[in-house]
Amino acid sequence: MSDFNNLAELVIKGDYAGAQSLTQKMIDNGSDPLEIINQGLMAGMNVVGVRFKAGDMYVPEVMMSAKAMSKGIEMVKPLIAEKDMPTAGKVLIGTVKGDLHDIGKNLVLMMMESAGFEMIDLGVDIDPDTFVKAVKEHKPQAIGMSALLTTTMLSMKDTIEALKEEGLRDSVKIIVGGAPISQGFADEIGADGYAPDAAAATDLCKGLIA
Ligand code: B1M
Repeated sequence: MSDFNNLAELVIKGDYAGAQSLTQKMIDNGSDPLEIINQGLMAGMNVVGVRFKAGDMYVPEVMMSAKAMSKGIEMVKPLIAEKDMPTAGKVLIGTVKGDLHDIGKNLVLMMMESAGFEMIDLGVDIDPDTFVKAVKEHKPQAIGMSALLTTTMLSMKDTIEALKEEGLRDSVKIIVGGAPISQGFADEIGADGYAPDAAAATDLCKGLIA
């Protein structure tokens, strides 16, 4: 097996120490940093995304894989010019106002980062004004909102209304998710899309931004 395949395999297994040491070996041997990312680290994470979607991998395993991938990326990133870093687009993500649940949101973030999105994490308990300010500051192509409580999901609607008031609604795609959210709710509040899980959120964003 090539070093690239071995690296992808270490990411799939969530072996971050192994991924770090093989990444270092590949850097020392002069492998192209972008190829290390694309053919090793991200290739592994793509498999994880597919397996997670199919129910063959679970949240803790995905988190370990994402950690392995991030550790490797941290090592090769300084070797790549900023302009050459692969990016699928810039996405802001946050858990809505009043809601402190962030495990699912972080999983979405990690999965999307693995797919090459530049992710800006606003954190939890994010009110509509903070989303609006962040859109003005970062000019993302998409916003992701997460809610786990039936009492907080309406804040997604308020955020979309706030973006409309500021004339920013059409500048970004909006995706929503979280346990109480459904496609019907997403349609009702005027979001561009709903995703039931992190892998689906990644695919959805790829489609919307492309
Ligand atoms: Co809370 N909690 N919690 N909780 N909690 C739930 C959500 C609840 C269903 C438990 C229950 O009663 N059975 C219930 C909500 C009931 C409701 O509204 N219908 C509940 C409650 C009531 C509360 C409190 C009010 C409890 C209290 O204090 N009385 C309180 C609220 C605090 C607040 O937010 N203001 C509270 C607090 C907490 C903890 C702090 C203890 C902790 C959160 C820790 C943390 O996140 N850092 C917690 C937890 C852990 C849970 C449960 C047990 C697990 C949630 C979780 O992390 N799931 C949850 C019960 C349950 O779901 N079984 C529960 C794993 C995670 C990977 O899944 O977040 O669904 P999930 O994310 C999925 C998808 O939804 C999707 O992708 C992920 C998978 O790939 N997804 C997106 C998520 N965001 C997305 C965004 C997208 C796309 C997809 O696009 C942007």
